Amino acid sequence: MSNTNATRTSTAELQQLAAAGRWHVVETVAKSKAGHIGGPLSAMDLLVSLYFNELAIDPQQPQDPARDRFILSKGHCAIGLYAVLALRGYFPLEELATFDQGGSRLQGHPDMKLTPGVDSSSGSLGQGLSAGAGIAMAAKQLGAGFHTWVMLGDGELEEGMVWEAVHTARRFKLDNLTAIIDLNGLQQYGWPVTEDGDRFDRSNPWAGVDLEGVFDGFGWNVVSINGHEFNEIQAAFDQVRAARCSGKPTVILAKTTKGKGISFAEGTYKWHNGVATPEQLAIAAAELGQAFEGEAK
Ligand SMILES: Cc1ncc(C[n+]2csc(CCOP(=O)(O)OP(=O)(O)O)c2C)c(N)n1
Ligand SMILES: [Mg+2]
Repeated sequence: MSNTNATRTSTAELQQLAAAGRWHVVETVAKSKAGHIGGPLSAMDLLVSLYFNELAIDPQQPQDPARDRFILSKGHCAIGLYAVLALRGYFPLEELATFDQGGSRLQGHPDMKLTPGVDSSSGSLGQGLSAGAGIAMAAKQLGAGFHTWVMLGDGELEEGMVWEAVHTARRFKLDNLTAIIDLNGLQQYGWPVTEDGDRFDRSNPWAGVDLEGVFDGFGWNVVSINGHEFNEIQAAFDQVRAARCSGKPTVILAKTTKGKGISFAEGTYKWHNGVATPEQLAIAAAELGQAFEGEAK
């Protein structure tokens, strides 16, 4: 199976898609009155690049055994994935309005049994790379040529299970597996709990750590990029393809900004999750170049 994008999506088109995706995130969460903002927005440029230029997929055949697999291990960012799946044609954009409601196919965290295009359920942080390694190992054993991609958060990277998968993937030479780390420098809470109940240290969980050296030491190919620069993202994908016979998995360390694209959400833990007011929606719409009638649809 080959990518069904006959022509490459241009950078200008990717920018428009990412802006639309960001708008769908913030508007949908406002409508459902609960959901995550910062993580979906930091990942959006990577997600549209994957779904519009890289993954060998066919939205009309979401269960095709030959398709590339994508696992959103940081499952709390589901609305970002749903927005991109809808833009890519897996289901109608109007369905986003059902997000997080009982009976909806679009639950607050991805459910592979419900949503077309979701290859693995997620939400309990730390598990996606192990699932991806298992899929990649099965592909090797079956002689299947598809590639498996996993996106993780930098807070999520603190989970011990991730490092078991990092070790295993190299040991079994899973060069058909790629991890993308969304290095937005923020998670949800920090530690320890202060007297007033705040969990205050929300600083970059990996400050002072040489992550490139760590992954290199585990025997992975390491590619570091700005996760908002489409040409750098594409160059990283090209390096993944070039490493397909290297016997090494690849990690893309993508430096990003949490809340990217909406001024009041950028670079703050306060918009890890949150519901925008009509006034904030108007600001977001203007900044993202989207039409807004005055209230969430
Ligand atoms: C095992 C587990 N522990 C805690 C949570 C609650 N939780 C949801 S999001 C989050 C922070 C994640 O931060 P990060 O991985 O950096 O994601 P991003 O910044 O991309 O939103 C936490 C602790 C969870 N979903 N799973
Ligand atoms: Mg983070």
